[in-house]
Amino acid sequence: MLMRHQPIEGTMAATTGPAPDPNDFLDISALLSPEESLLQETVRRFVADRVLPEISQWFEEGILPRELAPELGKLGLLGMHLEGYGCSGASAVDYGIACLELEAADSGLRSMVSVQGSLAMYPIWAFGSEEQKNEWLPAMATGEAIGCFGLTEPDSGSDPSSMRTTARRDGSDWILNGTKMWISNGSVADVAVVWARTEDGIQGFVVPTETPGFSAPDIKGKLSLRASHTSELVLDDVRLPAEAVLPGVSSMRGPLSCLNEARYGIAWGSIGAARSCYEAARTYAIDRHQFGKPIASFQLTQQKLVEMMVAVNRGLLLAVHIGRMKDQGRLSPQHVSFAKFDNVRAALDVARTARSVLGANGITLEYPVIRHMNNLESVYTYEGTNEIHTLILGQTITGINAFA
Ligand code: TGC
Ligand code: FAD
Repeated sequence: MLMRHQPIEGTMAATTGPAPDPNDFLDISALLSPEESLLQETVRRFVADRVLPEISQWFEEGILPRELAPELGKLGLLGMHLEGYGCSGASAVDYGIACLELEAADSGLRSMVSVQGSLAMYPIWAFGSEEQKNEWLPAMATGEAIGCFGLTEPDSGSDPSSMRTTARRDGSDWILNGTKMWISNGSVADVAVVWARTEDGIQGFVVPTETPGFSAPDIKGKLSLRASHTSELVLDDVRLPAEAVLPGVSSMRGPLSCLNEARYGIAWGSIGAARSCYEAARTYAIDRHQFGKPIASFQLTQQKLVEMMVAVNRGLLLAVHIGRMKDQGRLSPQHVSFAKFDNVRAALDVARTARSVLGANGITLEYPVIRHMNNLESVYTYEGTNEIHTLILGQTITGINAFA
């Protein structure tokens, strides 16, 4: 005789699992190892204690306190997926989990960590000299030094290979001229990784921000990513020694490789923001009464909640899947585009739907929803717009380049 919960080889187990948890419907937490769950809990607790009580105010004031950097460093979250030089050497899934929990608080917080680890530390780690690595990576891993990444320019966004910033030789020195635009961490950075056109191709330069001729004025008037410093980088005859250039790359492969790392983190992080919106909307819909009953009792509201819940679970499954692929060395840039493309658009849909469930309360900073919604508009645009990732995927499945 068969026991009820005991599958035997070759037969299917009965569908008798426990009722799903509304906040983890597909039991995705069971896909994580005990160590991964512990990391998730640690980051979630840090965010709950240190960030959530103040994030609305930071967003309103347009700041992200610099003191957070050493605290994030202490948790081992800066450059965490890099090996050596004081970095944690964590797995891709660990890095993704950290991004998930940080962005559940605010995309600006995740951006600070992505830019530091994937855009500023990664190129030094992957393409830098031993001297550059030893000088910068340990200080960046602790958060003592903050980095930024200058690729985009006023006239060169989706098409960074059209950049105008130049680096020319003057004896053994380099002289950099140009303007970078929309640079996260720019005005708080100690070091900028700046991509410039040279006689030999596109090359990266490690620029201490105190170098004469370098300035980073903040961009004002943002209604998105307010808890993040976004700046111009102005390079006015910035003189650097010969050893400032990253020796390991001299083509667009350099900056584009960094983007793979950051886009991967965004595929996870965006679902953190979506999860926060879904959970806020579900709680609100159960508590809020209209027409004498909870708004969650209306079919139209239930449909919204279900669509949000499904999107969050689907996005998280995709994130875990690409995370495992990355750890197995099977992830391609095109896979990363798939995940950035689909998870960010799904997260933005979830945020907009959640906003509608909260009615007028949905437009205030008392709830996290409109903050996430506005942030996700930036996330939809940066690290390759939704359209650019569509075209990368289109080229992959047709073999035809539709960019230009
Ligand atoms: P293309 O001619 O296709 O390639 C040039 C060279 O690059 C190589 N390559 C890649 N290498 C690594 N990873 C990738 N994803 C790569 N894509 C291309 C390629 O093999 C070639 O190498 P080589 O050695 O033969 O020279 O490049 P393209 O210039 O035509 O560009 C194609 C396109 C449009 C996809 C690319 O330009 C693009 O992705 N544009 C979007 C720009 C973008 O995403 N900017 C982001 C700026 S940083 C940012 O937004 C930070 S936000 C803050 C935060 O993250 O929180
Ligand atoms: P454009 O490239 O001008 O695009 C405008 C519109 O045209 C978009 O909808 C785009 O998809 C569409 N489009 C363009 N080309 C095509 C095409 N071939 N086919 C179809 N549609 C097309 N950059 C950095 O280097 N470092 C940073 O740290 C950084 N941080 C950022 C932080 C924030 C808050 C923001 C908003 C941006 C940041 N960026 C950063 C810049 C970001 O990467 C760019 O904004 C992005 O790459 C798009 O460039 P763009 O804004 O110039 O838009």
